[in-house]
Amino acid sequence: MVTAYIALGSNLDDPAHRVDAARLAVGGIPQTRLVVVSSLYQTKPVDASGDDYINAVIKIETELGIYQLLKELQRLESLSGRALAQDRAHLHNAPRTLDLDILLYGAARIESSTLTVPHVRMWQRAFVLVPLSEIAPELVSAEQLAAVSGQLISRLS
Ligand code: A4P
Ligand code: MG
Repeated sequence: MVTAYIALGSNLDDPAHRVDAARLAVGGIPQTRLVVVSSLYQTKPVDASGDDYINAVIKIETELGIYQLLKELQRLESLSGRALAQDRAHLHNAPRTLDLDILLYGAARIESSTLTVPHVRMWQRAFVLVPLSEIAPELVSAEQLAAVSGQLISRLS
């Protein structure tokens, strides 16, 4: 059993509802259990355009391997109306109905063509670090939070 942290984001088509539903849907992935969910946060787009995002982070326990987990998360993204991964190379940072990123997977360190874990940009983003520190304060230092304090983020629920 591995403990993993997943970041959820959406800025299209009722994003609060989508992120809320996704928090539960991830718990429905086979051999996977939802342990803790963060609040929902409203955030300004970072390196992206469009409407505000809704973001959250969840902690799970899973018996899936990391690539199986990625596949299941991508299946949930596509169920949420997002184009399949292979069709969306041109859509980097485009508005999305649902984005599910693996932040941490146990102590794994992976850099492959399809996966970088820990997530390569997580330490630069308040929309990841603030919800992560809510549910796992031991993983985020005060200095790391201070470094992203210029990014607008407000807790919804
Ligand atoms: N991939 C590599 N590493 C991972 C990982 N740790 N978890 C690969 C999940 N996937 C990973 O991802 C493209 C490919 O990344 C996947 O096929 C997988 O093999 P994607 O989600 O289809 O595309 P993307 O949008 O180009 O990348 P990504 O990483 O999701 O984008 P970012 O950098 O996370 O940025 N502003 C606010 N306020 N809130 C947001 O949620 N999100 C983004 C997306 C930009 N600005 C934002 C937000
Ligand atoms: Mg993603």
